[in-house]
Amino acid sequence: SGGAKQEAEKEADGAFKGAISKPLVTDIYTADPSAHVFNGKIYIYPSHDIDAGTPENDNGDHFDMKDYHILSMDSIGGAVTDHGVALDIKDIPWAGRQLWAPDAAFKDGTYFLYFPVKDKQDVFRIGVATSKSPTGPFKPEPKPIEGSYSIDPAVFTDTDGNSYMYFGGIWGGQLQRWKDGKYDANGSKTDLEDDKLPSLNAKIAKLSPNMKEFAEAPKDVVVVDKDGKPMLTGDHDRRFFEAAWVHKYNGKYYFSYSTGDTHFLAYGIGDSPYGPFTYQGAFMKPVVGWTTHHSIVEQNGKWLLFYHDTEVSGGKTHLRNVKVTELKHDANGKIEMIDPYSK
Ligand code: FUB
Repeated sequence: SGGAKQEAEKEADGAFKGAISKPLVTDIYTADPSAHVFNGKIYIYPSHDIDAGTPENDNGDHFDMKDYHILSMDSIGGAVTDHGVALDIKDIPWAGRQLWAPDAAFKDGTYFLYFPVKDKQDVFRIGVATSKSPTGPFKPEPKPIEGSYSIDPAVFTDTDGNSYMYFGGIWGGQLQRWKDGKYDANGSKTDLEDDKLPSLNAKIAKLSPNMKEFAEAPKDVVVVDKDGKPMLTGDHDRRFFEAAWVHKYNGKYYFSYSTGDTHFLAYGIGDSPYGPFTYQGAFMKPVVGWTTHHSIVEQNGKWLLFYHDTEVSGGKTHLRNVKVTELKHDANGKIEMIDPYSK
């Protein structure tokens, strides 16, 4: 109702007053910030939100994005540059609609932009595009990465030079429709629809040396509790939903993700890029807006959390803005809890 909407807007306004950080850009809407340090400088690869007028539904059709802009800054607090359109959906031959959360990587003089988009059959696939510059323009490969599906690619390059793609997202991200290894158009709209079953997992695939193909069939990224038991489908506060990210700290692998419908950023720690990852807890409380999606990167010895909320649009879920704050690992390697509105 109008009254409930007004109440929600008032609550959002109150929250934004206590926001711990400011939107990095305010003249376009940006979300899902994948940040990297290339040549000592911070580059952010976000989604570019627009008001396309597509009605809102549980599949996320209202996230109807059509291009990417890359942002850069020398360091936190410095001026942010918007480098303009780096890749447009009209230049991706196989794309249908919805350019969702991207990521980037660098190898041997080439920058790689990884992006999920629905193909012409309305099935999410992951594509790759290349450029000699971290800010593009990027040239897409003619076809999606073979064997790829679902959303939210995150490419982690280990200290030994091997790169891995983490990907997947349930609900609108369609991961549940691949539970038998091939796409089921009539499959569940949400998850496995049985709270007692182990939850769906993000996927991992090692990338080929050319960074454009999977070197192996995707495997499950299992998150387990302290007793080694996998998270269950009904455990909405802790189980994986979308927005996978990996960073390495003190020789351990940290797998972080969004819990989706419960709006937390949570993480597990493991001894290998493949996991399993032992669940540690949430590290960020919900932002205003339905989605929460982040990246974690180190610059000059400081760990940074890039995330988004909906401050610029006054709380509109599909019109988000990226932000950054410092992230701290405590003496035991645990990530300290971040409250985005604690000021
Ligand atoms: O931005 C579109 C989708 O919303 C992303 O791919 C998800 O992670 C969620 O943030």
